Amino acid sequence: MTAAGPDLNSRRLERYLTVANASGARPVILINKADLADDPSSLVAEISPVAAGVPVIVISALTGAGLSLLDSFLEPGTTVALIGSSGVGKSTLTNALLKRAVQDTSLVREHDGKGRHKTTVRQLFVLENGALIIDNPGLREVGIGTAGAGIHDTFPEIMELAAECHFADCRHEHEPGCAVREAVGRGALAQARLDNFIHLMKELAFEQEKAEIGLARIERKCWKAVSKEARNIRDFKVR
Ligand SMILES: Nc1nc2c(ncn2[C@@H]2O[C@H](COP(=O)(O)OP(=O)(O)OP(=O)(O)O)[C@@H](O)[C@H]2O)c(=O)[nH]1
Ligand SMILES: [Mg+2]
Ligand SMILES: [Zn+2]
Repeated sequence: MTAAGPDLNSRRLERYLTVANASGARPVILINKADLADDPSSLVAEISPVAAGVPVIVISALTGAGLSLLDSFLEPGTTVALIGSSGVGKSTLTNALLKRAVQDTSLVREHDGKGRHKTTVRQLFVLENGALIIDNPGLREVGIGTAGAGIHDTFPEIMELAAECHFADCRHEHEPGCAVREAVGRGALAQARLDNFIHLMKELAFEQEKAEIGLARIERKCWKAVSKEARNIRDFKVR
């Protein structure tokens, strides 16, 4: 979930999509605070290049505009989790869907879009029709962790282009015969999107390495314990 104004950011959305795709959830992009936008349709136009087939829905949790568009995602038995920066209106939407004020909503300092986090604990609510909704605290930054598979789903057109690169392990930076950079050259792919893709891939490699170092450390510890145990048994026998 994002909102018209300073929160609306394609690069941040690519991060959210990476994490959501890797989680196995079906992402839906909500742009809230449509009432603050001069031209709500321009919001969709701005975001659609990164949506890659993910539905983009413009709403106003405050006025109720567009909320009926959410019905098809709120079927009985489904669970919906709201994620997004602090102040985009997750709790306001939760209240609107529940038709009562169960969650406190905050006043954001509008001049810089910053404010305090209002919701501090994750909470699950049951809607009238049996759908479940989880209101989460606002996210300050989204680390992608080891959500590698999510990157592929988030950048499908880059993955498709990459299959045509001369080198199978092309990083799309300086390699000759790079089909991805060629697409940027002819205007078929935004440079900023490629930059974020490369950035996320490097972050992923770093996180994976970190996870592997952690695993190696645990494994070493395990063997240490095993050999200590073996020594104990041997010493016991000797005595
Ligand atoms: N103009 C406008 N303001 C909205 C809308 N939805 C929410 N707000 C306002 O935005 C502020 C933040 O709303 P919250 O619902 O508390 O935001 P949140 O995403 O739950 O924030 P955290 O709990 O901190 O993550 C409140 O002052 C809301 O009244 C909307 O559609 N339009
Ligand atoms: Mg909240
Ligand atoms: Zn390439």
